[in-house]
Amino acid sequence: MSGRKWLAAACGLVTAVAAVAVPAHAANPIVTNIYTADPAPLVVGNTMYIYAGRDEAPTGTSNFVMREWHVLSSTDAANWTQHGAKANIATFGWAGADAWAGEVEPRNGRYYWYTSINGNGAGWMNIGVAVGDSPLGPFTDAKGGPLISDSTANSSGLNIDPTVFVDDDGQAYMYWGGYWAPRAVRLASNMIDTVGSVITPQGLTNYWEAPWMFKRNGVYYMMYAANDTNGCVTDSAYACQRYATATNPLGPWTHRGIVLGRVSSTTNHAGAVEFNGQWYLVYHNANAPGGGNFRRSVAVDRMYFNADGTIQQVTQTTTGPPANPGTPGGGSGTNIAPSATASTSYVSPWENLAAINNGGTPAGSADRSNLAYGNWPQQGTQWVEYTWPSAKSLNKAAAYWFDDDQGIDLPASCQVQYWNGSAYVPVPNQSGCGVAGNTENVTTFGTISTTRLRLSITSKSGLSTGLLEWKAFQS
Ligand code: FUB
Repeated sequence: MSGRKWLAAACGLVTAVAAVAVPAHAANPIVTNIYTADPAPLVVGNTMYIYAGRDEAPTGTSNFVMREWHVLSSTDAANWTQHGAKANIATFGWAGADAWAGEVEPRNGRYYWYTSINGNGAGWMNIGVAVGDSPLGPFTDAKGGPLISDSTANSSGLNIDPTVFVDDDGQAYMYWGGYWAPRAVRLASNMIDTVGSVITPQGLTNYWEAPWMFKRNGVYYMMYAANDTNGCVTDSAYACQRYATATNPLGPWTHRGIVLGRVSSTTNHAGAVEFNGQWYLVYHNANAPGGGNFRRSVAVDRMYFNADGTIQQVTQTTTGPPANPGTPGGGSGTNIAPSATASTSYVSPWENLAAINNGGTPAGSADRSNLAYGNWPQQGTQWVEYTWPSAKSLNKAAAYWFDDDQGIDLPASCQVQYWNGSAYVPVPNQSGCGVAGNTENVTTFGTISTTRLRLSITSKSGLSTGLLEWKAFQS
């Protein structure tokens, strides 16, 4: 199924593609002017990004020609903008070929791009890691050498397809591996070193390659490509996406079923993400004009969970999902923050708490034209809160962070909480609390009824935090 070493000689010249944003159409595949593969979705604020490889194999060849990783983005999961190549083989000075599957994981305001890449050392594929300060980079090699290589003890038979997950307690994990050999390891908080030994996860039935890890309602999920003929595919040259769940991030895993059946390309590589209250499966196929097993294209479709947490098999469409812009900028729901009384653990005397619910529309994180809330010189965890005189039904919040490039910076992390009558607790099923600058960071959650909604904000070390606007949406 996978390409071979022939590529090393073919990749002498690698040039970055101009970073011009090109709007793409709303249909599957989502991009047809180039071939794209191995998609990894990431939601930051009100934007879904897809990080994907580029297939450049000429028609009729039967090996991968992959030299670049591209970025696409959308604010409605239907209409996509191409941002061009944001990393390529030359990003890693120690590597020489095969820009295979990658995934971006954010941490502390930085974006770590884990990639499959052919190093120039012994063996074949390695895991590299690049880093950037925004979802669009620029990205540079974060380590100067492979994070995982064929010389790593107990590494996979093919060191490809990293998926990285940071748990609520801050511990990061990386899974990867091909040739029926999944592997897992803890990552250090710097995101570029491994901690402890590489383990062989148990229970990923019929695993072949392409793991994708996420957490929902306290349950860990692992999707992966399988190529067995026991209900997955009838021809083992193809693959499906199976999934397993666990109560511990390192397993053991319990196989649960198939998320995505056979696609039109032999390889089957997918990622799942929640965006504006809807889950999406991002995958690839061979459906673009002139497409094939080595000329693949990224597609997006909706994914649904059953009440017991199992996943329904995804229906592949040619139309793609309907536009889902979420509440900010469209859709239903009303921002009722302006009707609330705001309070906070601390506001600097020269800043203004009224900023957060005065209905301002910031032009950027440094725009204080509609006032700014800041808590300098406090560090660590602070909070802001809305109180209404009667209970409100809420299911979404959106934070626009203040960053004065001095003592106030984007937070390290945040959490949306509510008063449940006796304590402040995290809102249920929150989609993640974004800390990106220059954008509205939307958090969706299961509907709650409360008189008090709180945003708990944890600063980066040595810095304070602030907000320009914090919206709370009635369901
Ligand atoms: O695109 C190259 C390889 O094909 C990926 O690393 C695998 O997951 C498969 O999609």
